[in-house]
Amino acid sequence: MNKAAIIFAALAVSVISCGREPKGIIMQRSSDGRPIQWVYPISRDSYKIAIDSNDDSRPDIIKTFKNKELLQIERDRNFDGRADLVQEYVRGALKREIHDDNFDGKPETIDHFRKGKLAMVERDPKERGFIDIVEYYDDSGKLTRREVRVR
Ligand SMILES: [Ca+2]
Ligand SMILES: [Ca+2]
Repeated sequence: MNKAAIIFAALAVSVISCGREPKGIIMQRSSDGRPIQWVYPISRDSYKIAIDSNDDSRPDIIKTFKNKELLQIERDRNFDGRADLVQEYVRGALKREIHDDNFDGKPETIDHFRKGKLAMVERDPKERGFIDIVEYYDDSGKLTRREVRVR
């Protein structure tokens, strides 16, 4: 699988899980008794926690854990039932963010982090599933190099 395919796969997983009528185990209810947090067992050592943050009874934040360690957060920031930001963690540290900032279901930016700081940005401004621009940042957040890929 090439990188672009992996990007779309990451969002596709989210489309399935965000916005669905939840069938997990209810963990928390609002003051009027509506469920706002669910847990979904995946396997013996992994599970997902779904959270409804805007009181429409549909999950919009989904956290994936393995061995009690946070691996991924999927967020539906415009509450349309589709995830538009996926954040990936390694040993508790944010490693990668996949952004669909115009909420059309296609990601256009991937941010890579090193020791919690932005280190590299991959951009697909035309949303064709290919990385066209790669930007590198130093520890102070300054852009040090910008590569435009011609295909
Ligand atoms: Ca969305
Ligand atoms: Ca998009």
